[in-house]
Amino acid sequence: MDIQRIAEEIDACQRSGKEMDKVTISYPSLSVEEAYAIQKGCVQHAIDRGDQLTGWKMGLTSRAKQVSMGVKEPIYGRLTQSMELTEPVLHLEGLIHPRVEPELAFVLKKELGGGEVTPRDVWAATECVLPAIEVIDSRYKNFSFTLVDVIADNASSSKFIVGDQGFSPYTTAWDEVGVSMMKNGEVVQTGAGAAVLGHPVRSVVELVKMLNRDGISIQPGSVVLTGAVTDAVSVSEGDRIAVQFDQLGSLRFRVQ
Ligand code: 0L1
Ligand code: MG
Repeated sequence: MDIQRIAEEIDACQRSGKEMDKVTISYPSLSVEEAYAIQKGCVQHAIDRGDQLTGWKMGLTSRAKQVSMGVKEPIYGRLTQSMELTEPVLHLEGLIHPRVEPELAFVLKKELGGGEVTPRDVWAATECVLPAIEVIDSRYKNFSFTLVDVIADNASSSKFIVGDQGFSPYTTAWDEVGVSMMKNGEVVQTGAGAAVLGHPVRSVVELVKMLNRDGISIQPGSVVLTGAVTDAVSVSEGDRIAVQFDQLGSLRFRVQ
């Protein structure tokens, strides 16, 4: 199997918005380790073009998504500077079939690594928590894939936006934060922080442990998208998305 060639193919689809067949159609025995190597290779192409690694995302963090994929562990993906929306507009150019999901993002102030990390270690390393919306977009036809396919495709990472206001990690029970997502003025999803592995801090703990297995630690200043608080919702041209986070305000963008 040519990891670099597969990474180039996925990278081309991530840039152009062209769909592709699942990697496992050609390589049915693709392993999790090989899939993460492909993911790393794809993101390295973006970095070689001038992009920058700015953080990490966790996916498959809800029980419902894990059951639907037949897995027991979440997955991680890499976030880069070019994925972050700096204004409240999602441009559809280069996207295939985007879906949006509300998340809570942790921003770290200290390096976090190791296999024995605890929630207390995460709190001590966290600068602030931010409301966030992730835009996921699979490069595979029909948004259909196996676990290793989606890992190779950078866990469906596409775009994300975070709120301007950061919140102290200590004054909010993040598992109890209620979230409601509106599309074009109508509530389409509701949920609470507990949907993310019981508590979003556990998602960061899991991420650190998974990265440690690959010899990686999270660097200060990194943003971590902890996982979807509700199911993802498809968006198309002209849609207006608004997410209300209890006590934390709202985050919105329009699609064009
Ligand atoms: O962010 C996510 O939870 C997505 C992980 C990959 C699975 C999917 O694309 O639904
Ligand atoms: Mg997500």
